Amino acid sequence: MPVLDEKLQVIYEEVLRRNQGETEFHQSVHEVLDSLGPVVAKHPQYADAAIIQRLCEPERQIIFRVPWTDDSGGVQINRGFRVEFNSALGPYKGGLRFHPSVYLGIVKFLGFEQIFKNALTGMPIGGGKGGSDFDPKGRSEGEVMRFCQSFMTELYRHLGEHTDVPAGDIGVGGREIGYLFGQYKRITNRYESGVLTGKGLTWGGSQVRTEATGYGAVHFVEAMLATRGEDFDGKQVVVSGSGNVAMYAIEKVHQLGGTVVACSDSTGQVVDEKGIDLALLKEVKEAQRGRIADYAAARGAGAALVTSGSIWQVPCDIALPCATQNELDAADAASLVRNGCAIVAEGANMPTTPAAVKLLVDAGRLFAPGKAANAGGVATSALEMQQNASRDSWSFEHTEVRLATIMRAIHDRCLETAEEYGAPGSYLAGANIAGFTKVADAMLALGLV
Ligand code: NDP
Ligand code: 2IT
Repeated sequence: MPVLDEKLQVIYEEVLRRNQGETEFHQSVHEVLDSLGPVVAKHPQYADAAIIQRLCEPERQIIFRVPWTDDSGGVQINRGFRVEFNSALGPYKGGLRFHPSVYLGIVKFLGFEQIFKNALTGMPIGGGKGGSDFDPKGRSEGEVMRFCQSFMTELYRHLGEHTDVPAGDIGVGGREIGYLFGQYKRITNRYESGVLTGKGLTWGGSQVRTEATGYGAVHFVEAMLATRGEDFDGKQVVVSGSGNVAMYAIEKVHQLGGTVVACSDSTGQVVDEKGIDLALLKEVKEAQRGRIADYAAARGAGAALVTSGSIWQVPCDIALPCATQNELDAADAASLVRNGCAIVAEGANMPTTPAAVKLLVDAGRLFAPGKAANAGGVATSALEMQQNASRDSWSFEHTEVRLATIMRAIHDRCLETAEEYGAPGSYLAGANIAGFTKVADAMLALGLV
């Protein structure tokens, strides 16, 4: 990774020393600090108040045991996390991830990203993230419910509609949010709708929340294309993953006239030149909780399942990594550049490695970081909180217009900020600086707390 400006490098080295082994957290901090040179030069008040050092230290970190019983009566123990990173702009807000790879370094990278992402949405939400190393794959409904109930039995005391408001992320969707909300309601004896987002539509959820991250990312790319006088019509798109974000990115690309020719899961990718059949993908992934191989088998001739190599070798105009962190490396970026891909926008959090980002940017490709491109999910969570607070529910159409407007505003803010700080056209610099200055100014106003 490139060496930072002198003062920022000192801060970064302190982050390395204090958070040993948390490589993803280091990576996310480095990516933000790398953009902040011109900011600290222009605003010495941030350094005087140690704003960056304070931002890198979570306000509170909760780690807890999650005991539960599996279907055969055996005792299982998982580890639960909630990192309440920064509440300068509002209650801690951010998802919960259930995946065997989860450890403190992952939760902290996600929480750190969330601070700036949430600031960019323009909504009154701070940053936090949580999760567990629990693996929902292959677990029965009963096991998932008992796990969620045990997880919430500890976490509930740290939550509240004005305190900390979790939502979904990898491995946590509507089913898990339901079990978590049920247990919170039972323990607290309160129907506190605004304590979780991503709820079902009949019990306090918002229209468009399910679709919001994927739709929002595509709206963001729509705005990027518009800067070049282009649109999605006729564009070939590759989307990695086949979960919540990927699925609704595919849906919106198809609505706008593009064709998604490949998607994936952790077992492989499917290349479908005619365009991914979204109704079939939803049936396999959402209803049956199946694998991408099941989609390929059901789709038949024309759809090829590939279990070696990388999805980024599939030629495309636009690449949307929507699976997980560091899934697109320098070799993948080189393939994309070679094949003429013009835009990479992150639906996932930090899916592109630093070397891959550099390669794309050096090759003149447009790159949109996740904290800007995937902010539609959390922005719509904030709209859900707004509806819960006023005991209202809005139509799909109204909510989608709000989402599209927010994504356009984030896009424009990134470009304006990049211009202002001497990095014209850099969505990465624009997102990091605009997110940072908003939180930093609030922290200055609130004093040393
Ligand atoms: P889902 O659990 O719905 O889907 C995740 C998808 O990514 C699955 O296809 C999964 O494959 C794949 N995947 C996960 N981990 C890995 C891995 N280690 N290697 C390869 N593939 C993997 O999660 P979401 O769609 O909600 O989240 C996807 C990304 O988007 C994450 O980075 C998340 O942080 C980010 N995000 C999510 C938001 C939301 O609102 N849900 C909002 C903003 C960002 P498999 O099933 O085989 O594991
Ligand atoms: O990474 C993210 O922004 C999310 N997983 C969504 C967070 C939220 O609170 O909706």
